[in-house]
Amino acid sequence: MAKFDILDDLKWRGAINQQTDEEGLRQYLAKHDDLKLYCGVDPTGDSLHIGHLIPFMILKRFQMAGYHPVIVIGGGTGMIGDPSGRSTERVLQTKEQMDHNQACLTAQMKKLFGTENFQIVNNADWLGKMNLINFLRDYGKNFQVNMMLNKESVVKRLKNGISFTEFSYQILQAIDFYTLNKNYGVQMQIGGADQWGNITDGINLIHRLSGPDTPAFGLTIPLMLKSDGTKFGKSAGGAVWLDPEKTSPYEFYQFWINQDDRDVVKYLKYFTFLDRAEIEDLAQKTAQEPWKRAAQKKLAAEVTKFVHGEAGLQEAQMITDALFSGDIKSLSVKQIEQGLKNAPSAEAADESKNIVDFLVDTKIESSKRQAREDIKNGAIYVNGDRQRDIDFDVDPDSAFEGKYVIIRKGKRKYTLVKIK
Ligand code: 383
Repeated sequence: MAKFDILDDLKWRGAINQQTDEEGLRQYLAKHDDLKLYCGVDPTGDSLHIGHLIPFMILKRFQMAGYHPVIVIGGGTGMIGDPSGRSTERVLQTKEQMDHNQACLTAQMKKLFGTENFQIVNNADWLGKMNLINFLRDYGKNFQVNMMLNKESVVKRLKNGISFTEFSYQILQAIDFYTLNKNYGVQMQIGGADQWGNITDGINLIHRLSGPDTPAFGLTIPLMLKSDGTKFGKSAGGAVWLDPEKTSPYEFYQFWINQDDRDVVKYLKYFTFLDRAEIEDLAQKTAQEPWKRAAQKKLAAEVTKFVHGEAGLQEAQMITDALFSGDIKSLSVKQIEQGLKNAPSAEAADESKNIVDFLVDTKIESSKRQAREDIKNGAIYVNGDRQRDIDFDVDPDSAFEGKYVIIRKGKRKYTLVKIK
């Protein structure tokens, strides 16, 4: 039986930017069904963000197709800092920071990849043990400084300066690929477009040290662009993280559901495991009945489920539905905090207060006259209940553990009033 053609699938998804040897890789895959491939990440932060998700989801696609993904956590390279894609020198991280970040990233990876047919390695295991003389003799001789100076990551920095430390990074990543090829049987490295130079360095090193016919392939993924020209992966609250403490499942879900019609099909291809028929069907729905937002809903559900599990998705959807319908009484304090994290907020004292005064004190209404008018018109909801009585007293202790009073004005303008 013909194996699922992973390269055709990646092409169709628009997920390939450059390949070092497209034909060679095709031929290799035709003869071998046990390709091992890797992608690295440096522990520069304590969580992955959705910019990391694309290459790691591609590793996952290979895993699902029966190949063997390896993830390198850069305990060694992270001590140095990759200049790729950056215009300024990095501040060195402490060993403690790195250890902490490494533990966090490892836990996240295990959640995404499970434990079977998947391996995490740390390049500090070999880079950390290398001695300087050996480094310069065994590896340094294979790198020409004039070539290293031509690397995009270095060229960009020549004017403002680049330390010898960061300048050397490319050699370290090349040593990784060589080591993984020789000792772990890894034939391929993938990464974002910013990693092209580091990946090709590794292949050159393998070919010099292990022979020019040694199978070694590289593939990069295009930079993610948005149709409106803004940077991909940012929401109102900054970067979109995979760590639920930094970006709650609800916020994460909202990020995806709010994507533009012009981008949504591209994201379905990149960020979901839906097959071609399902995505083409959603593309058609987006073209024919965009107001239903079927593609966005599916995109948000799929990515949230992948990252936060079924329970995370259900919680995100429950909060979304409650805020949309106004039926917020079923939400817990924690869910309220997730759902209204980016909503306007105010503070009030822990005492019962007339609703008109309450709305003016919290600046939800600009005047008592306006407050009375809105209340009479039925535009004001206190903790999910419409209040038409201007003599009503708002009692902070009546809901949400006495921590919050939630005012809704009109259809969906929520204000979270914190009780002092
Ligand atoms: C370290 C050792 C290796 C191979 C790779 C590395 C890390 C690499 C790097 N990657 C980025 C990172 O760590 O800096 N030098 O944040 C990002 N990646 C992936 C992808 C991406 C890249 O983790 O384009 C986005 O996520 O390659 O910027 O042996």
